[in-house]
Amino acid sequence: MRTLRLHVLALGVAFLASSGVAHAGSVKLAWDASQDPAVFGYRLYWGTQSGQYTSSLDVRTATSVTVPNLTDGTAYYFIVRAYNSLNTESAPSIEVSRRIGIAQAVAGDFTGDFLSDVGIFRPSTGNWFVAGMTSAPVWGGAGDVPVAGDYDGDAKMDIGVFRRTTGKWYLVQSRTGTALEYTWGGGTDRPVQGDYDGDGRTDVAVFRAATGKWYVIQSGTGTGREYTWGGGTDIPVPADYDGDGKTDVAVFRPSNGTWYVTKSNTGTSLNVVWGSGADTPVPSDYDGDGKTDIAVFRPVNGTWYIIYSGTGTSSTNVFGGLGDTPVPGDFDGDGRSDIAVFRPFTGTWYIAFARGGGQSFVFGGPGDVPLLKR
Ligand SMILES: [Ca+2]
Ligand SMILES: [Ca+2]
Ligand SMILES: [Ca+2]
Ligand SMILES: [Ca+2]
Repeated sequence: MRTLRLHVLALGVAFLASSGVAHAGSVKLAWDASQDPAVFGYRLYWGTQSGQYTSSLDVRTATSVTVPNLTDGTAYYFIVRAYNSLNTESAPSIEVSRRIGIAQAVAGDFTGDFLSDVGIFRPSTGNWFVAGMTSAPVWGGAGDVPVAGDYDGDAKMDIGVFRRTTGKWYLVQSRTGTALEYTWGGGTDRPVQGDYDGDGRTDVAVFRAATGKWYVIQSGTGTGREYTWGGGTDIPVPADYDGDGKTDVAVFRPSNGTWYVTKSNTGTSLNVVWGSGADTPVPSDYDGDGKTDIAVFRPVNGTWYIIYSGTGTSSTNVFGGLGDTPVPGDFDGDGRSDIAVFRPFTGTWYIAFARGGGQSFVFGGPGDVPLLKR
């Protein structure tokens, strides 16, 4: 189980983190101890709306705490502040959020250890190769689009494919090993599976660019839900930008480099100009606050441009280049997405950890589809 983390810098900003699994009615939070000798203790604040903290807890000198008596199915937002002997408080940490009582699978984690796994789908044979998985199941084949997700809500990714020609979704539930089939969308529809209703299970969904329609099967009720958002050449980029545990409907418009995001927690929208037409959108939670960060990878100069949701600051990182497939994921399990690329020609994965350092290794090759591909 992972923990929400907070960095405390003197009586300055802290960095909070929560556990990968929010157990019924509670969540565990932890932060780095401040090195400032003036720090006397820490006070945790939380509430059910971003930026509005209605509860607090003085944890004295502890640097982790389990917050009980929270409501399952509700998203909570947390900050921590340090205080000195005069009870003067520091600036807040970055805010982290978590929907309580819902297991949230880490993207690309098929084994359930809350680390993204290196994995590929090989269309020519239909094999799924995932590091750490003892078998390489055959599921789907040429022409199928891999649509891994946690459809059964056990915090492990399930393998699955979407077959455009028939509109069929063929899924294998990791919990039971049994297959699940849907007929939903087809033709040029793009699969946009995500947890739109926030019940911890991935919902089958497609985006129809010609009409700008999103068609979602809500796993919680089994009923359909429709959204109209974007269209044309827009690239769908559904993710949880507001950190309430529900996937937000969103598109990146290459023609004007604008991200159009609907926030599920408030129903409001957000327009952010970030990137350009030749960029690949790579939204992911790079700062580990529970909110997806807007980011693009620019192949021509191998640069990643990221806006961190926790601080609103941005970064540029040169990593990878033309021909590489960006595959961000949390490969070391610290709660933050790592910058990474898959180089098809050599089958090499290159990872730059958010904590520093890196790793590269060969897994897969030309023609393989990395499962963390955006
Ligand atoms: Ca699963
Ligand atoms: Ca769901
Ligand atoms: Ca959301
Ligand atoms: Ca974030």
